[in-house]
Amino acid sequence: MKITSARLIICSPGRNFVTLKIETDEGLTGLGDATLNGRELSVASYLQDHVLPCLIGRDAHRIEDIWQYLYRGAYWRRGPVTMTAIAAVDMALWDIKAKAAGLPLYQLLGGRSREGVMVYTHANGSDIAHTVDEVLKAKAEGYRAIRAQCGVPGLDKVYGVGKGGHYEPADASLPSEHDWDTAKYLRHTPKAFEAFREALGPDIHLLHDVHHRLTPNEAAQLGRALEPCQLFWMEDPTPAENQAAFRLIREKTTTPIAVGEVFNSIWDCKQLIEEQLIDYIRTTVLHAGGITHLRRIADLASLYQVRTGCHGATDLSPISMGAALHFDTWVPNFGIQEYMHHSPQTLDVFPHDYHFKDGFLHCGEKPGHGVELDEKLAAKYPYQRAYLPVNRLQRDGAMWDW
Ligand code: KDG
Ligand code: MG
Repeated sequence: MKITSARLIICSPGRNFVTLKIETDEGLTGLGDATLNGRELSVASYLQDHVLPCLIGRDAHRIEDIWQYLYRGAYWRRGPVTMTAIAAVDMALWDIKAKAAGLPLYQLLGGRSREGVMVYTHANGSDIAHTVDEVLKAKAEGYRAIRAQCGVPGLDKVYGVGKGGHYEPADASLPSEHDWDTAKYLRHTPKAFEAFREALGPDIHLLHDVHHRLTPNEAAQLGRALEPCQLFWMEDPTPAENQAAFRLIREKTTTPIAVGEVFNSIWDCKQLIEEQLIDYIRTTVLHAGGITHLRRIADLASLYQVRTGCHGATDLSPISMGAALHFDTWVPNFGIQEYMHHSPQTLDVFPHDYHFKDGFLHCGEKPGHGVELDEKLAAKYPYQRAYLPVNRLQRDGAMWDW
């Protein structure tokens, strides 16, 4: 089955998405997500100018060979732009192969390991009382796992808080600026989680995202302070370029740790996994080289009792969500899947087969990954430049970590 065309559709139904459509001489088509938040056009150019011309005429069934050709053959390996571009090709080819087989994608990976995919949603409040309301709302909607983020007294703007459950992370045409003060955050967060746990009772999982804002020692302090609240995980406690830094956190707290939404290859998490410095790996089908590479990361993780917890924010298109849900339905060492709701416009542009029920997402049984693109509707939403905010220290305005 020969690839006859490969083209990009860039649209902004509530936020920007880059989609790759691959067509074949047998009439089968496949879709891949190529969205890299705030850097969308870089991936589009990498694909358009350097990758897509090399695909024409290749056998669409040779997924592994095409993956190796784009990774090993390119000389310049890894990095978010490269690996997102490879992921888009990989996702589209798995979609085609599964359609050719007439099977939902999870069947090609090895079949169903579970009846549904446990997901966590977001609850974000401006203060403790508001966040308690949001957490209880999520529980009432049927979620078994909830990520809580709460405003910090004395900090005006903190990423992702005060906006209820549903918000768009890339919120401006130039990066907006947020404040940070570690001491205020460390004083407030344990009190907030005590209130959330008290309101929820013991049976609902609670998660928290630190967004890389702490040093390893500060992260250890937070992890210890949160131990009585029994978190499912503490996410991205410190920047992870230096994987050995996680030893300092691990030695001092039993709060489980999740890392990896910004990772793009197995090399970013090799030491974290092999030394069992984390409990959950958050790499995705999108930013870490597609299903082909994510499967290698998950297999390595399974040797060390590390489970998956794929990133699933709104800047990953419904195509990534569909592909991730097929992966989650199969992967033996599954932990949890993030589920941040897309806007209604996005959901209209990407008709999909997955659905939510009682705290679980179900990938559906249509052949392929089960997500389509309404190109006519997409054309009504042209690209609009948008950025994630940046973060500065309140004390002196110095740039701080994401
Ligand atoms: O592109 C960045 C967002 O996806 C990220 O800020 C969301 O941290 C995030 C999360 O855990 O979903
Ligand atoms: Mg995160």
